[in-house]
Amino acid sequence: MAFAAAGILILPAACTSQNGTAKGEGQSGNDIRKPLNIIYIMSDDHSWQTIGAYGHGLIETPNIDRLADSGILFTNSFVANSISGPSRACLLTGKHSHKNGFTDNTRTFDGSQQTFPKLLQQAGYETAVIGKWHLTSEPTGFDYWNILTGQGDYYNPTFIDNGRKKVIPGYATDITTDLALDWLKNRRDPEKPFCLLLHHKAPHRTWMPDLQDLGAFDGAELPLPDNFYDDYAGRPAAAAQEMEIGRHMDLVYDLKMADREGEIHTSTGLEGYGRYMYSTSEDNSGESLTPGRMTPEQKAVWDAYYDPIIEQFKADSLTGKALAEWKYRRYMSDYLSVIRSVDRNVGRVLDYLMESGLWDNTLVIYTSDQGFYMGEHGWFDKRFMYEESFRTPLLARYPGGFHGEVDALVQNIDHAPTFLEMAGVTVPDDIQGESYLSFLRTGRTEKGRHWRKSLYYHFYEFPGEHAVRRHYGVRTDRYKLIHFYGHDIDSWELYDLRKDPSEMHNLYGDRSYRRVQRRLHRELDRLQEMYDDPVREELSGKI
Ligand code: SGN
Ligand code: CA
Repeated sequence: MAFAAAGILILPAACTSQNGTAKGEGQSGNDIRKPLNIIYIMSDDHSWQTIGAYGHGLIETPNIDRLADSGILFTNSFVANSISGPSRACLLTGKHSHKNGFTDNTRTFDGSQQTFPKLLQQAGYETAVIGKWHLTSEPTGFDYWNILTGQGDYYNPTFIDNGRKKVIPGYATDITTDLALDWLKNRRDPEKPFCLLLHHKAPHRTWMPDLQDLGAFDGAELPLPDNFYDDYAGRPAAAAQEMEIGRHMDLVYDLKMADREGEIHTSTGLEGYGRYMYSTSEDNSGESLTPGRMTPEQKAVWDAYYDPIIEQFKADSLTGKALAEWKYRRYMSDYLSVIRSVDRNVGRVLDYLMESGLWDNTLVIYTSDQGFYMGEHGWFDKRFMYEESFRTPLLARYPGGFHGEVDALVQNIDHAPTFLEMAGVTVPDDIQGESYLSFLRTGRTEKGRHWRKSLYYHFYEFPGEHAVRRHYGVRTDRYKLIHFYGHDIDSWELYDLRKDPSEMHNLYGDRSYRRVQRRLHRELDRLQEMYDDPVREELSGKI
């Protein structure tokens, strides 16, 4: 990242995350222009490994990276509960799941509770949410909402426009962006500051690329992660999951190997060409469309790409490791192709902000509802408190603010208080997140204020799809302690992230980590008390 820019105060390169320090450049307090508007772009399941600015080399995302080029790349950004609905509830309320009540994807969000969009409305903001919502109840606190049904569909999706359902032709990422631009240009009250939540369905399962991106990664080098063949030794919860690319990813449903002869079998029970569905929406109002909800014209382009791959796959009759590695490459190729469209559409929004002058008074955020596995541990999906899914990308541009990297531990419960503080609204005491506004402005905390040294996490959805056991835990800048509990499991895991960043060696009970373990237990107790999570009392039978 280039740090040279004329007329900008260069801050000294900085130290550790403990006090929320950063490396980069910031402006002195007096120069900071005050942004009023907020555009919060959140995709679904976009891993930080697949954003160019994070430097993993899997894909370039030149548009998303524009936020880091003139703003901040948060290098330690995490969620509180790595799954969609809960993550969205954490965002809206600034509270952990046990406080906002939306602990897993089977819940219905209680829209009568306090949320930051409601508080912004009261402060004179115009608010909107466009795209994936996934909280079952109708949005509250928004002047305009136009949301995808359920998980949403990639092709010709159904939107609910302030209560009215309609199928919109096209590709979800484009349409979501079109609706957002339309709201920005034509629908909002130009006299009011605004807050727009722009939530993409992409790149969620089943990773269906836009037609123009089909094959964009054919022939790309997609190296297997070192721990693709993880044996999960010493980690019973990791051994018990159902999210392995080799064993659980479906050839037809996930990887589109739907042959007309019906010879390729699917483990989902949806056998045969024409009966499979790539789409995941509960909504059936697109019945005139082909499976996958494409028009016959779209489906013809789709088939022209996948048919030869299907034929080759059948001819090759792969088994064992060769099959697992083929699945990994197909998965990555589809997933990365889907991201090309996300990046292109982020570019459209940023271009409009620049053209219209909004670039100078709008805070722009790009993030995801959680991270995702790109074959690490052999997996797809998320849920675990392990790094790939606990982390989420976070890039932010605050006009006239800090430019560089920030390594402070931030979490998705922090957005609500940040937006409120920025809007001059007093942050209610029951909000559990911390405002990271001063990082946006200067790259550091205010004088005399210390930033958090650890993060709390709690995942609840078991029994459930992918069979990830319930767990909670604490992460510091170096260590992680996790407790998997309930049903058939009661196991602890401890990692030294500096020595073992891939979390392959569970050190719990290791004598040389006795003191670290004790310290982490104390820190976990402190966080559970501070956040008022009743789980320990529940487990000990006191509740
Ligand atoms: C769907 C997916 C799962 C995924 C959950 C949660 N299955 O149920 O693979 O873990 O969503 O994802 S699918 O067959 O319907 O695609 S979340 O991000 O929305 O929480
Ligand atoms: Ca998600």
